Amino acid sequence: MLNSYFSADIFIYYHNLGEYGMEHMHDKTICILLPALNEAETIGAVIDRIPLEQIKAQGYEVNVVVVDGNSTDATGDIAISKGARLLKQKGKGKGDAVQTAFEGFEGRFLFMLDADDTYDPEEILTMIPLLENGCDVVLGSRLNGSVQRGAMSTLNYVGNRAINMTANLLFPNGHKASDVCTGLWGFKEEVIDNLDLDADDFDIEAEMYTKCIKNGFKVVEIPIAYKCRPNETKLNSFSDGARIMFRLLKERVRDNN
Ligand SMILES: Nc1nc2c(ncn2[C@@H]2O[C@H](COP(=O)(O)OP(=O)(O)OP(=O)(O)O)[C@@H](O)[C@H]2O)c(=O)[nH]1
Ligand SMILES: [Mg+2]
Repeated sequence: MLNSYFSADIFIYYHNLGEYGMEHMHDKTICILLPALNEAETIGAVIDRIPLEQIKAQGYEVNVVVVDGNSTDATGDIAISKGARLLKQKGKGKGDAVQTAFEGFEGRFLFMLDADDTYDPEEILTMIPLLENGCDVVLGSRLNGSVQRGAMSTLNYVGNRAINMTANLLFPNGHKASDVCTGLWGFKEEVIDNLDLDADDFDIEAEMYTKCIKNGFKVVEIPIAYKCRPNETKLNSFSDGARIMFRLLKERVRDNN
């Protein structure tokens, strides 16, 4: 199957294109991935704010995919009503959701952002040309951009700074990270194919970042705005912060490629 996110009619259409056509369409496909657990309050607004027409005007097909952590609210129904594809993750945790979604991905670029309406989907328009012109991974940096008052607690701000310092200390040959834990990422397909992720929780970003550096991918950052979350976070600053630090250390000592 060319792309397991495609609906059946598109799938049949691609199969009739023949080898050249399939290759051509594959190069023109972008996935926008939204991991979501009980985000009924915000998921509709996030999908609505994706600049679909502007991306399509650049010649891309766009698949909006919501990977749902078995939400108990209307997250899935709203996602479908907005035209997104719904994937159910296999296990638990944000990292598990990301792994589920990455497994089914084929296309040119994948963009991932949180479904809690804290990131601006319009930033994807800035990220596309960077990926088209030699960058492998683009991160949206909140800490080099702007953080709305109240969007990040002092504890989380200090924790994020400590995580970035640790990442830069442990991976000194890498790109100088300013926001490893950002929820806004853009990847080329070959990056997705080579990350081989196993973090199930909120340490997924630390694993993605360190594996990008270890694989020698070209990582760049753009400054972005970070807004207040209107509802409950799923992150625990202490336990998840510790898990992220542990992940950085683990990635430093294990297979040092
Ligand atoms: N599918 C899935 N998504 C999850 C899971 N846990 C969190 N998410 C989503 O991952 C994104 C990030 O989670 P948040 O709770 O916002 O964590 P955060 O952005 O690090 O923390 P805040 O700054 O407080 O928002 C959100 O879109 C969540 O809905 C999960 O277990 N499964
Ligand atoms: Mg969030």
